[in-house]
Amino acid sequence: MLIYSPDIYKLEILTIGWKVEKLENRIETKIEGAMEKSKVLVVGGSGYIGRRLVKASLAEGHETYVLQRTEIGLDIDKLQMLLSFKKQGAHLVEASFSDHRSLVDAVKLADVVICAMSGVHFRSHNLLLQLKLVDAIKDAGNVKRFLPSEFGTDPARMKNAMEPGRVSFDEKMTVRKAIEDANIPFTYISANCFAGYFAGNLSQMGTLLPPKDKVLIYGDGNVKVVYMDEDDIATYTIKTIDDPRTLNKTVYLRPPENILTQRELIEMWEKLIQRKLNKSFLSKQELLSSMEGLDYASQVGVGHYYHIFYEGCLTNFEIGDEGVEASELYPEVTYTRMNEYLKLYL
Ligand code: NDP
Ligand code: GO6
Repeated sequence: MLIYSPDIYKLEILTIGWKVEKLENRIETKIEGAMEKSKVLVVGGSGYIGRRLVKASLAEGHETYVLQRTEIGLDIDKLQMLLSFKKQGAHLVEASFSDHRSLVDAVKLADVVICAMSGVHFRSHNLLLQLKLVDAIKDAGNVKRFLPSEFGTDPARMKNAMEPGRVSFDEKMTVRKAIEDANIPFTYISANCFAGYFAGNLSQMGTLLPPKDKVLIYGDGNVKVVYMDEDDIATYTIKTIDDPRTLNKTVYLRPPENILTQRELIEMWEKLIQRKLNKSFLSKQELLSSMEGLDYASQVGVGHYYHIFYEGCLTNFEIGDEGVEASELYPEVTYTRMNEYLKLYL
């Protein structure tokens, strides 16, 4: 005869409780797993930052779609790059910015749309074309997150920026307004200074290579700026897309060891080459008056340099409630330090 003592009932109840908990966990992991791997559409995927976004998206295991524009024509390099994405597992989606329907159909394939539309004046700048993409996302109605082409200075903080450079910030704000008016969920990435444009050249304008003997220092060279490896920008960007903590927020890429002054960057380079460079100093006024007589694209550049290296627009504020910092959210990412990055240029 089996006698159940109250203890045995307690044990059974415990066991049932434990089983329920395990089931709950499994369901939770399944839901999370399904949510984590959203489908991504990259627009501008063959561009400078766009190609890295495609790679990072594939590397994180997202089903990745890349827009292939109907207007590709005879651009063999662009096509080859797109085909190389396809080889790596991406899907190419044909569409055109002059065909609304095609954009809607493309957008419908994805949960997350990331746009890397051009916005550098001496290359190509078409930021406002994104308004067409916003229209398509609005009509498609399925997109859970949109990341417009930002990836620089936070344009919301540049309401008093100088002419003509302010055009970049104004256009990015126009796109933001369209996104927010349409109630599209967003994340804005403030990526600070791309290392390829700002670190390899020790922040010298008009060149992408480190100077051999003479280096120009802005002001006293002690203003903090933030230098970011472009691959890391893409890695952090992809991390944000399914993260509820970044929903409708600006994500600042500001990993502590990459917050440097121009002088600190130059010192890193001098250690690597084991000699000192000749330094000359450029005052605020000298930089600003150098703008006269320059072509439009260079004037835009000078304005941006002024805000970054004299005003300190990348670091002269604390991140508030509207923002989050990427290296805090994703401590598992080992970001590239600039003394490592600069070794490429030796
Ligand atoms: P690119 O100049 O490399 O161009 C990106 C893409 O824009 C192109 O590949 C192309 O897409 C698309 N594009 C260009 N013209 C058109 C057009 N007429 N119609 C449709 N698409 C077009 O861009 P970047 O990577 O240099 O710039 C991307 C963002 O990064 C910008 O917002 C820019 O301001 C920012 N940035 C920030 C820097 C920093 O230091 N923080 C430095 C440089 C840029 P497709 O692949 O379809 O051909
Ligand atoms: C990068 C540049 C480099 C200009 C941003 C002229 C938007 C941003 C940091 O891409 O004009 O020589 O924030 O001679 O929000 C360009 C622009 C910088 C290059 C800035 C940028 C940075 C755009 C130059 C030059 C290397």
